[in-house]
Amino acid sequence: MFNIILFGPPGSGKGTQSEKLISKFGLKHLSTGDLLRTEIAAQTPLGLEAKSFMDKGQLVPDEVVIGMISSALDANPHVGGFLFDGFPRTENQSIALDKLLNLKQTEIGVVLALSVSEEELVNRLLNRGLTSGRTDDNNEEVIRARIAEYHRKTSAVADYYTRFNKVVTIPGEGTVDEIFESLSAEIDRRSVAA
Ligand code: B4P
Repeated sequence: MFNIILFGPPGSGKGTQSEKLISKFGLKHLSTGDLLRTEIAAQTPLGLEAKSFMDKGQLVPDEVVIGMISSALDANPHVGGFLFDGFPRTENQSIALDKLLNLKQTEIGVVLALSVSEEELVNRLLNRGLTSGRTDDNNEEVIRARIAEYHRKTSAVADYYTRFNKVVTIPGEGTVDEIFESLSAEIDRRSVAA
């Protein structure tokens, strides 16, 4: 099993690149953002709680997302590997993920960190907000709050995995195909070495 974390600030291209990577490498895609939006659309109690945080650009509480990921791992026992997109987003989530994977006698193979400037992030998300219908994309104040939350809580995830020598930074500006080539080359290198 070769498991990957696709890491980066909101708007860095995680969702976009995940779609391409899962079909090339046959991975199971686990996006906490998508899982949360499914709960919101179904108006479940979990979704209603999550929405109140997401609409303000804040992270949803750790126990909620860790529980969702734990269920998703259990529901997919026979996959070749997982691509985690938007998870983990705090150091606590990273520790919890390592424990869950340990129980399955596997681990994270590589953390691919997309690097994009703040102005480009804001432009991309405002652009997406024109068509996505996402309430967290159509307001610049909320977008900047999401980026601030990333610096405050989520950049610690890269520090955590750097201790285990697992982080590779990939430039996230350029065409979608160029970035996909860089990510794919790194996965090929790391999965052969694993
Ligand atoms: P997510 O759904 O994870 O969304 P995101 O970070 O905004 O987007 P992503 O990074 O995937 O988007 P992409 O760049 O692909 O999170 C939403 C919210 O859910 C969070 O704010 C939080 O509240 C909550 N949440 C999720 N996971 C959580 C967790 N683990 N813990 C706590 N809370 C959690 O796309 C952006 C745009 O850029 C698109 O329009 C795309 O077309 C464009 N784009 C992509 N690549 C491009 C390129 N190379 N050039 C130009 N444009 C590009």
